[in-house]
Amino acid sequence: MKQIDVCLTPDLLHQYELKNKIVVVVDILRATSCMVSGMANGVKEIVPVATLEECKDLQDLGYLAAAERNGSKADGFDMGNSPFEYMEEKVKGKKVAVTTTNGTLAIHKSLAAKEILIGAFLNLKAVSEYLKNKEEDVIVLCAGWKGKFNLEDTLFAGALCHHLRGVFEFACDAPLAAEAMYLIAKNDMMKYMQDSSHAKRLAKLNVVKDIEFCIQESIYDIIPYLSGKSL
Ligand code: 3SL
Repeated sequence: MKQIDVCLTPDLLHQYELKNKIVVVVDILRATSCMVSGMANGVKEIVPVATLEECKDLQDLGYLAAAERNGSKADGFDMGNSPFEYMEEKVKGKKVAVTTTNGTLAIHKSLAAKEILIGAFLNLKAVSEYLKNKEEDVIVLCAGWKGKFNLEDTLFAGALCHHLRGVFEFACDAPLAAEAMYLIAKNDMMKYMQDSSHAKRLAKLNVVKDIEFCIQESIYDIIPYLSGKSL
């Protein structure tokens, strides 16, 4: 049976073999939720880059440039990292270059994989249906926060594992633990999430509405994937 595994932070990724695997990168708050929202709302292309400098270079080439560090928009860029910005009229049909503290870095750390998919609660069903029909083993990579574990990405990993139970074998205890957390949290995700460190960080920045948006399940049926350098 094919296997699904969960890497709880990018700092543990050296323990995983990515070759021939599908990696689902997740950064619920908020990078991958933004990417899914943007692509579902008419953004033409998204180029995830690891550094502010690379993002600036693409801005100079005419891309809209989205840059976040520590939760806030970085100076000199066109956008920050709110899913609502990715739904504005000014991004429709546009190419967007994006760098974020953890999410875009996690994508770059996954480049050895056979396929890189962008996962979020917003496209949970689409991702799980897609994976059911694939033959490859899957790793869910939680972007975490600066190398540390976080709650929201693990909850998504657990939700995906739960949807794929019976179709994939759980490769170790991380999928089991993530699934157990999701089953505890799923009936009141907001209540469960509000004690998490990043939810508190975002609440201080007055973006609670972003959290409420990002925990909605399966409102979009698209799956952004990396092709060359862009989604
Ligand atoms: O770390 C990241 O990649 C961001 O998604 C963090 S934030 O939600 O924009 O603060």
